[in-house]
Amino acid sequence: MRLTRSPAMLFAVLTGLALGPVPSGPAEAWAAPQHAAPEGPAEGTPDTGAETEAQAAPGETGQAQKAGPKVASEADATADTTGPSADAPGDGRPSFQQWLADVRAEAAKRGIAQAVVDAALGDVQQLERVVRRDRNQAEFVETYQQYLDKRVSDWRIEKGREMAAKHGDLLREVAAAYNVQPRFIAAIWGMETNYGLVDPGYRLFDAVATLAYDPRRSGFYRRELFAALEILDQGYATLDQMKSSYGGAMGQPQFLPSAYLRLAEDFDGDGRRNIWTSQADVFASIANYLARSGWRSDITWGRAVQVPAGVRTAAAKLDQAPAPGRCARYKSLEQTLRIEQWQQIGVRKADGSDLPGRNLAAALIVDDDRPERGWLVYQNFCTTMAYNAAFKYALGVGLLSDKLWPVLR
Ligand SMILES: [Ca+2]
Repeated sequence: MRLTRSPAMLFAVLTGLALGPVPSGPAEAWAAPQHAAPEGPAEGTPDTGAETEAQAAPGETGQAQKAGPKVASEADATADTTGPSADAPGDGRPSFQQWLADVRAEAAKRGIAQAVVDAALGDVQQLERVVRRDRNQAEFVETYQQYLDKRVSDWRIEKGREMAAKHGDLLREVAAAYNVQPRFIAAIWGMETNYGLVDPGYRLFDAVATLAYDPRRSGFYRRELFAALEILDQGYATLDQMKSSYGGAMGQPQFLPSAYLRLAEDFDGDGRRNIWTSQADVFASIANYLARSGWRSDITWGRAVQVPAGVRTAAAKLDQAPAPGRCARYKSLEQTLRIEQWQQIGVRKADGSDLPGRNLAAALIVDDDRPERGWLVYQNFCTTMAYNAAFKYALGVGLLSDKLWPVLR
């Protein structure tokens, strides 16, 4: 439907970028708040004004599922190649080369062209660095404050407003088509690749094969490996385009290969789902991901709040509200109450004023090092975690989206 723009992705590895899908991982713990609490989508939030429905439910701790943000520069991504070792790991598993031979055999059975398999896996490298990164995801080692200070940085807010202004018409057009507020599309774009400015530094097959061989999430990444081969086999992308984060996330929206196959969109109508250089396809793919995960455009994500002492005890005595949407998956969200119930037990907006009167279900996330602060989160917060199952990530997207509201309502 719209024209394609081709902002070439620059090879700029900026600080604090967030790349990388990160499947797994124990998801979040409760923790940190952000900085300036008050602003949030407060009051007249973009969406429909006040929050509208959302209930948050307890769910597990959340496993990171898809693309997770990550930090750090991918600059020297290939610096430490372990190299295909001929030796077996000594724990009964086959060597990387033996394992690779099995992958090749399965690829042949799946009908993937031999030339494609050779091109993708012929010189694939097992990267020790990828495994190290996989075990040290930012979402798990930083407090909320540390994470949010880096991810919702002044640079990212300012750049986001600039990019939102530049691509405003297209963002609004895509937003209307998928029923997702435009500021959330831009916020995810910013969190994932700094608005398309960061070029992932790994060769996707190196990263994905390394994680598929590594025992921690071998099943998950083996499926991603075959999805990646399918993308190449179908001609959806070239091998050169298939660069990724250490976790195998591709393109401006940082889609894992399987997510690309399921959810990428061709919004500019050229017949290709180009999440690398078509801004229309990038925005539509992000919007489609959210829409297909249960996004509600009539509510916002949540808001920063003041938290009174003893709030959990007080909340436990009230009738719980059902967890909305995907929120039931995240048990660490604990109690879900209606907004008026949170008001009743003393939770207030970050500026100390009363909570909105909207009848929505919400869960409370308490800051990890400042328990007098936290966030009430609604259904869309949990939907954001379909993209990256980490509370911190979802808070970052929500808070950044609030900052973009002035230029993207
Ligand atoms: Ca296209």
